[in-house]
Amino acid sequence: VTILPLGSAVAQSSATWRRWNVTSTKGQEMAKVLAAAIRMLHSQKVEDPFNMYRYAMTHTMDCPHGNWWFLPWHRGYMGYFEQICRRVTGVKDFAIPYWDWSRVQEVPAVMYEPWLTPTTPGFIPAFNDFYGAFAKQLDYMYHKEFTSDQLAELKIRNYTTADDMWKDIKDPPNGPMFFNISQARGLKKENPKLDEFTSNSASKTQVLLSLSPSDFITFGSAKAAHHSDMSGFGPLEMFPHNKIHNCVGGIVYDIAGQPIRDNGGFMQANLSPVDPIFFLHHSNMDRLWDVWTRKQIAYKKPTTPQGTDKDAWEAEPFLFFVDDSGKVAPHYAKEFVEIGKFDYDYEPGTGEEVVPKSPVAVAANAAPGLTQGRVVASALGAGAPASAKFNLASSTPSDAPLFAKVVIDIPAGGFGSTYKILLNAPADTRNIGPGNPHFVELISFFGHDMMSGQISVVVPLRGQQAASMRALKEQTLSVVREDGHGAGNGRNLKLNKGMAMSGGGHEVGNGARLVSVDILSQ
Ligand SMILES: [Cu+2]
Repeated sequence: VTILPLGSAVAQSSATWRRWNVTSTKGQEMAKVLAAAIRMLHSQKVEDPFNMYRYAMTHTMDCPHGNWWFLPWHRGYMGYFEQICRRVTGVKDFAIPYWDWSRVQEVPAVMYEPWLTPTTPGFIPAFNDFYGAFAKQLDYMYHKEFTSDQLAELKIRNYTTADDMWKDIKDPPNGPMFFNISQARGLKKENPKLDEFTSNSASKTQVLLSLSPSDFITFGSAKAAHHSDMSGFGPLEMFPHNKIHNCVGGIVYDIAGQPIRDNGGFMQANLSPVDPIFFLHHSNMDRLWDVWTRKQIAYKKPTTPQGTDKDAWEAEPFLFFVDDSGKVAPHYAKEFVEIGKFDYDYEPGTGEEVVPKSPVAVAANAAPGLTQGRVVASALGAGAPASAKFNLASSTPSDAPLFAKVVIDIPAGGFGSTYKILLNAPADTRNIGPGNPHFVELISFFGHDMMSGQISVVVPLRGQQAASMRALKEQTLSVVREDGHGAGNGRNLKLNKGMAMSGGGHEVGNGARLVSVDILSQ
C-alpha cells in the first residue's frame, strides 16, 4: 500500500480559462457570448472556414464514434471552436459552458434563446437552401482544396465525391442529417425534458459507474484500425452520449415498450454541431474524461492505452481541424490526450467525487476480472430474445463494479437498431424500462458511421443487479431487439415497410447476432 500525496496532477491546476456549468451565473454569461459568436459565425461567407455550417460539416466528414479516438477528436474539435469564438467576439475570458445532464435533466432554458437553438430565424431554413449555398463550395473543396490525405480519409467514410456526401446528408436510408427549421431541434421549449430511458442513462448513478473502469479502452471506447471505423463503445459514449444526442435530436423513447417518436433534429446525426447545444453536451463529456483521468492519476493507474496500443492511438492523424487563424493543418490524437494547450479547467460537477480529495491508499492492483458467458440464443431477430448464460467467477471481488461486455454482429449494409439489455428476466418479459429490476440498459446508436461487423458495448450493471448477480448461481443476460424503433424511427419504419435499399442493404437488424457476453469486474 502506497500513500499518494495530493499533488497538482490530481487536483485541478489553475488554468487560464474555466468552463462553467451553464446554470451558474458565469455559465449563463458564457452562454450569451456563445450566442453572439454563433450569430457571427453564421454571417461568414461559405468560403470562410469559420462559417458555422462549414465548421459543422467537419464533424460530418471526420468525427470518430464507437472507437478509442472519440474522446481526443472531440476535445480538439471543441478546443479550436472555443478559440474561434474568443477570436470573433473578442471576449478574452470566453470558455464553452457545460450541460451537466445528470443534474439538469432537460434542455437548459437559455438554450432556447436566439442563436442558441437551430430554430432561430437566420439559420438555413431547408435542405434545398443549404444545398444551394454550399454545393459549389463543397465541389471546390473536393477539387482544389483537399489534400490527397484528406481525400483518402473521406474515402474511408464512402465520401469519394461531394455527391456521396450530399446523398448521405439529404435522404439516406438511415435518416437525413439536415432538418428544416421547424424540426431543427427535437425537444421543444414546451417540453424540454429527457425521456425516461435517456434520463436513466444520464443519471448520476450511471455516470459514476461509467467512470469506474480502470483502463482507457474499457472507459473510452474500443480499439479500431481507423477513426472512421465503428468497433465498440465504452459506457459513457454509448449511454449518456448517444442518448442525449438522439433525445435532443427528437428520437424520443416515450415509455417502456411504446413506439419511439422521431421528431427530427440536428442532434440525432453527424451535422449535430449545427445545434449549439452540441457544444454544451460535448463540454460535459470532455469534463467527465478529465474527471476520469484525474481519478486514474490519483490511484496510479494508466490514463491512456498501454504499450504499442498507446503508440497507435496517439499517432492517428486528424486532418480537418481549422484553428483560430483559419488554418487547416494535420493534427494528431497525441495533442489532445491532455487538455494541454487549450488550457482550461472545469467548474466541478457530477462525478467529481470519484477523484479523491485527500491522500489515497493505493491497493495492490487487482487485475480486472472476466467471466465468459455462453451464448444460448444468438439471433437478434423479432420474437425471442438473444441470450447468454454464465456463472460469475468465484474470484470476482465482492465490491468491484460489474459491466457486461456485449458483442453483437451487424451484417454489412445494415445499421443500428435499438436493443434492450435485460438481466435474469422471465422469458415472456415485454415492455419494461428503467425502474424494473430486470432492465439493464437500452443500446441506441448515433449518427451515420459505418456500422457492420462486430461491435462491442460495455454496459454498466447497477448495484442491486450486481448484487443479485453475485447471489444467484446461474445468470441470464438477454438482448431484445426493439422492432420499428431505434436510432431514427423514420429510418426503421421505412425499411419495415419493405422499402428496397440500394447497395445490398438489409432490413434493420436482419441477420444481426449476439456474438458474446463477458462480465468484467473493474
Ligand atoms: Cu461527434
